[in-house]
Parts: sequence; structure tokens; C-alpha cells
Amino acid sequence: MPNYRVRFSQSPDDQRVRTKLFGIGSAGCNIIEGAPFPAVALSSSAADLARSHAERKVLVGQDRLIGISDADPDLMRKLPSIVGHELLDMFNNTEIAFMMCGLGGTSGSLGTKLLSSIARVKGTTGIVLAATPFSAESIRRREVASKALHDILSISSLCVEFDNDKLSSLGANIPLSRAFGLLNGIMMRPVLDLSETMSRGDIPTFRQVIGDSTYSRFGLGLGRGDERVQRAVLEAVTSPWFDFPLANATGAIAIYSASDPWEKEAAEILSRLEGSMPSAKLLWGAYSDSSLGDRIRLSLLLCTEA
Ligand SMILES: Nc1nc2c(ncn2[C@@H]2O[C@H](COP(=O)(O)OP(=O)(O)O)[C@@H](O)[C@H]2O)c(=O)[nH]1
Ligand SMILES: [Mg+2]
Repeated sequence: MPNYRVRFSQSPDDQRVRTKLFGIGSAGCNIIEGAPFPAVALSSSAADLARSHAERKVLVGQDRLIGISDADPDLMRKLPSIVGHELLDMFNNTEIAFMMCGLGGTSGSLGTKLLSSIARVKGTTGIVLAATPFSAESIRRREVASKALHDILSISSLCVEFDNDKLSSLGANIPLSRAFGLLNGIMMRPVLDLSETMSRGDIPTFRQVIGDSTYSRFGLGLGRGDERVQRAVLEAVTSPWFDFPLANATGAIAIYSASDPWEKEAAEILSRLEGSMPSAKLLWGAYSDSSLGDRIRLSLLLCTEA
């Protein structure tokens, strides 16, 4: 069977997709700190917002959050009267909403579900990037996270799960605060890469590649030296979050960056990826990032069964 391979359209900058970044709950507010574009912090905790440097901060009381996110999906159609214009209007002029959160608590779990519903009603493509709790956290937390993930998968256009348990493989015995710092940087990577490469006209293709597999995981690879392509691809495909057979991936979104991206390198990356995931529809892009110096970077989102 021939591989399905499409490239992001490389449209002029004025066709660049209009995105909005949300940090939801304590983890979400941490993740968006220092992001290079304007962001909205949303939480039921005033302390989260007080710490945040987001351009816009939205406090939603916990009772209200529980009330509206438990609403019947049909009621969601009447969103303006239920949700109020403040939340709805945040999605104006927005083709893609990136929603960053940790699941298992209240604000992130319910707030992300709510914002995903609003995005859907507003015709915005909603991409959720969610950290899920360590096994060592309470059973209750893990149950809340798993229910929230299930709900979000059915509402959002794409949901990328970053299981915290896999953090240990990024570096043994690193303190939790540093582990979160590392993870937060990795979670922002797909947001930065998609914002750089995607045009408005790419959205239908993006959604086609995802298809019904709204569940996704992420792998990141860096490479330097003579074998930088092999190294970057190997590191990306052996991501701790790819704990399923790569051949099961139904969709792949690959973004290659280098200070001076090279068509020949892109072609080699793609053929390597296609070799290991023959049934995945592949959407790819490349862009120049001078901060990489002599390294290349590969960001890989794989869609699979939840
Ligand atoms: N990636 C990341 N995950 C976090 C961070 N803080 C907490 N978490 C995870 O996110 C889950 C939800 O926690 P939290 O965001 O505090 O809950 P909420 O504020 O009630 O939504 C926790 O169970 C942790 O596993 C953080 O700064 N970064
Ligand atoms: Mg909290």
C-alpha cells in the first residue's frame, strides 16, 4: 500500500494559522509561563492566576466550573446563555486553540473539558496537551484524570497525553520540580512547531490525518554530527510515550527544524518514519530555527487508539 504523505502548505505568513494558547489549572498555568506568545490563564484558584504572567487571566469559580462542565452536551448548544460571553469571546478570530493542563485535579480537568466544548461550538480546532498523574498520586486523582481524558477525547480535535510516570526515563532521580520544568518545556514543543508551520488552509488536512484517532502522544528527537538524521529519528521514535507498536499509528505529524533545513534531510527523515509506521498517514513540515546551531530537531505526534 502506498504511503500517504502530505506537506504543510508553506503559505505566506499572512495565511499563518491564528492560534490561542490557554493554560488551565495549576499545571496549565505553569506550562504556559514564558511562552513566546500571548496566553490566557484560566483557573478556579486565585493563587494560580496571581503567580501567572499570562496576558489575560480568567477566574472561574469551582461551583460554576462543576455546573457548566457537567451540563448535558445538548445544553452546550445554548452556550451563550450558560457560559457567558467572556468565555465564548476568547475564541473569536481563533482557528486553533492550544489548551495546556494537568488532569486529575479540578480546574485542569473540568476547565479543559469546558473550553474544548466551547472551541467545538465556535468552530475552533481544539488541541489539548495534557499531563496525567504519576502512579504514586492518589487513586482518586488518577480516576478523575482518566474520566477527564475520556471526555476530552470525544470533544477535542486532538488530545496529546503526557503520562507523568514516563518522566523518570527522561532523567533518573531528578527532583519533581525540575522534572515538571522539563516536561513543561517538552509539552510546549508541538505548540511552537505547529504555530510555525501551519497555515489556515492546512486545517482540513490536519484533521484528515487525525481522522477518528483524536488520541495522540509525542516524541522529540535532537541530533548533531554526521549521523544527525538517524539520531534525531531514533530519539523521537523511542520516546517514552510511544509505548505501543509504532505500526499501530494511524496518523503522524512530523516537524523537522534546523538552522538551515535541507530538503535532502527532510526526505531521509520521512522515509525512515514511513519505514517504521507504514500504515500512518503522514503530515509534515519544516522550518528554520537558528537557535539550533548545528543540531536538527524532529517533533513527532502519533495518533493511535486510546
Ligand atoms: N506537567 C506538569 N504537571 C503538573 C504540574 N503540576 C501538577 N502537575 C500534574 O497535573 C495534575 C493536576 O494537578 P493541578 O494542575 O494542580 O490540578 P488543578 O489545578 O486542580 O487543575 C497533577 O496530578 C500532577 O500530576 C506542572 O507544573 N507541570
Ligand atoms: Mg490546583
